[in-house]
Amino acid sequence: MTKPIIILGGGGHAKVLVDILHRLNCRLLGIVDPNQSIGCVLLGLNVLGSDNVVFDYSAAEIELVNGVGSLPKDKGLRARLFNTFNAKGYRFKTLVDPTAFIAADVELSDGVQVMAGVIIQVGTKIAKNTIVNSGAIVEHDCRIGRHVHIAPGAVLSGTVDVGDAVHVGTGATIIQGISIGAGSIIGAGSVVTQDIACNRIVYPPRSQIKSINRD
Ligand code: JB2
Repeated sequence: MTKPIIILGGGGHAKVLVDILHRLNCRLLGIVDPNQSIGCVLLGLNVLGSDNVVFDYSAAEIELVNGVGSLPKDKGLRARLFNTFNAKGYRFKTLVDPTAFIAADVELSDGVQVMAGVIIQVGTKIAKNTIVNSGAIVEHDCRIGRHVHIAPGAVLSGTVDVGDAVHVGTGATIIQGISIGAGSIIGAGSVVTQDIACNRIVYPPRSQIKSINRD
């Protein structure tokens, strides 16, 4: 029997996760979010209070789902929440949307979240608390670190190595065999064809917008 779940955070990422959890018939106790009033209803669930409400339950009786997502330059709240509760023995549920294809030998660590329409191919290993967001493709034998966000529609060709806390932006493409150093940000739509060191930002070419003269 699966354990009841508390969701941390009640914003956009949590909204998508709640939809997955309902489709998986999970039992949801509610949401903890410091910016909401206790007892109000958010995403159809009760707000239980702030994060310390989790400690009203033992680590043995519940599972957590990290509903806080991540943006390229945020301050690592998602990772901090994971590390805080994990250090106190709480388990984060590994979640896979039923529409995702995950090859049989793929390894997903605690708290990995695989969203709708994702493809993850053979030999890939994904470390704790990473998000593989809607429609992303992670090809064979990739190594993905902790607290990574692979944003919607990104493509990682085979044997790509991604360090911890990397953000791979929406629709970015990383060709085969590339390494991305920890903490780097790959801008949306970038095409990465060379290794990227730690803590770098890759800027893609941007659309140029001009007005049309119809005279
Ligand atoms: O300390 C906290 C805390 N601070 C803010 N603890 C908990 N449990 N929750 C916290 N929050 C809550 O996280 C906010 O009150 C809010 O409900 C939520 C953040 O919601 P937001 O919609 O701003 O972002 P998000 O993290 O759900 O989604 C981001 O990441 C996703 C992956 C967005 O950029 C999405 O567009 C993206 N798809």
